Amino acid sequence: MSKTIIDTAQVEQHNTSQRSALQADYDALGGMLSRRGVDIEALTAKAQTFAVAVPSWGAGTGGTRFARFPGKGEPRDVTEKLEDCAVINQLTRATPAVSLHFPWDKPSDPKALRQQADELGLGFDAVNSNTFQDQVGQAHTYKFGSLTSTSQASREQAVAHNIDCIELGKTLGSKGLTVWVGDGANFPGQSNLRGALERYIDSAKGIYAALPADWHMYIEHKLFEPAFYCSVIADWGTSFAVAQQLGDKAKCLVDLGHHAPNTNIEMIVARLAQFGKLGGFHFNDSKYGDDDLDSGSIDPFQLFLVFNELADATLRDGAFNPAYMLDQSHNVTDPIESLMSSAVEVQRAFVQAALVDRAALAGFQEANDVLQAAQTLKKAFRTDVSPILAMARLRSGGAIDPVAAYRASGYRNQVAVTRPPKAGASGSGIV
Ligand code: RM4
Ligand code: MN
Ligand code: MN
Repeated sequence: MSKTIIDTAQVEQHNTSQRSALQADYDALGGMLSRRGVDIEALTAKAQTFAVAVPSWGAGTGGTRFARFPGKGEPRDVTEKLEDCAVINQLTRATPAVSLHFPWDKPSDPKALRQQADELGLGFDAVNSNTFQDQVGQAHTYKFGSLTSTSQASREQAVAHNIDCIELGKTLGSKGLTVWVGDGANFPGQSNLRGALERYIDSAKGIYAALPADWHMYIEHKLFEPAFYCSVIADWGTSFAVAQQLGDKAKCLVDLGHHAPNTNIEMIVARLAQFGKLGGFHFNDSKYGDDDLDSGSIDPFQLFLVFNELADATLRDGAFNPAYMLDQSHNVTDPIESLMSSAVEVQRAFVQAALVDRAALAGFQEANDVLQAAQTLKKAFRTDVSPILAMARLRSGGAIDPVAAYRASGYRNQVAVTRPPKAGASGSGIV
């Protein structure tokens, strides 16, 4: 039994107060679904299998390049971040793993960190390297790029950092490395477009060579920012080409916020899945750019359509288990509340996609019955599966209403006392 951070009696009390209302809603939904030939129990069991990893850097309050407004009791180091992640998982039962970012989360004692995670019932998903900032005392700058820098010394340093991340990840029990670089250019002519990608591939081969046999290397593309004229790994096509060059362990990672507005992301998902290169996701939502807003807060239909493609791919190819991770920045909400709600929103899309009548959809597509095909998707999307999600949480030992249970626990006020702000703390979200 893992250690729980919130008093289990408190969660139990919360659940007791909501249980009969949930049961009534669940029974009503179950009746409605059974008239559609759907077994609610199978869906609830499926919901219980869902897991999405929490980004350690999302546990602190984020900010913009203009300002950051810190919240109370923010985690100040990686062990405190793990405590917050444990709260998120205790109440949602949907986030059993944490994705770490180095050197932000570099532990002084990796074995002790792994032990802490074990005690809290947490594991580690992909580790992230950071060559988009210079660290204090670093020998060579990344001002003009890292894996693609024209400076061989900077490139070698960036490769070595990624290999360090793999080594740390091995001790922690991680099985993947996510590589996102900010490399690119701000001016036409600043960089040789082809030369930069050639250097990227060359550097990436050095990282790939250090990857254990059972690991994945996730190549994350992003259209722009910090480079404002061109990014070296700007799109899924480039990511795909790189992953092809590297080998089977290299896959593409889709961060939902890393595309031009109106890009058809579910189509990207379908393409990558078709060619065996869909490695995983950074879930978040956005209105304009890499806004890193809470998953499902702006365009829940898009999230559903992504999961619809995943369900289709699973049906065709069998389970292929892409890594599900959140990547968000919480500037004006309590990060724990945002991460809990976001995990539930991603889980919601997963369950809604399972509700799509795939045989009917295929029939309508075959017959070019456009209206009914579209309605088939909408029918699943419009179904309020909240009682299924709540029942899945209850049965897995979580809270019927995670945010209400969290607020009732007083956790944030307690840590506000035990975690006074510390100079140089690494706990805050990205600015
Ligand atoms: C980037 C990208 C990466 C994340 C950094 C902090 O925009 O999304 O995944 O590691 O931000
Ligand atoms: Mn990301
Ligand atoms: Mn991003």
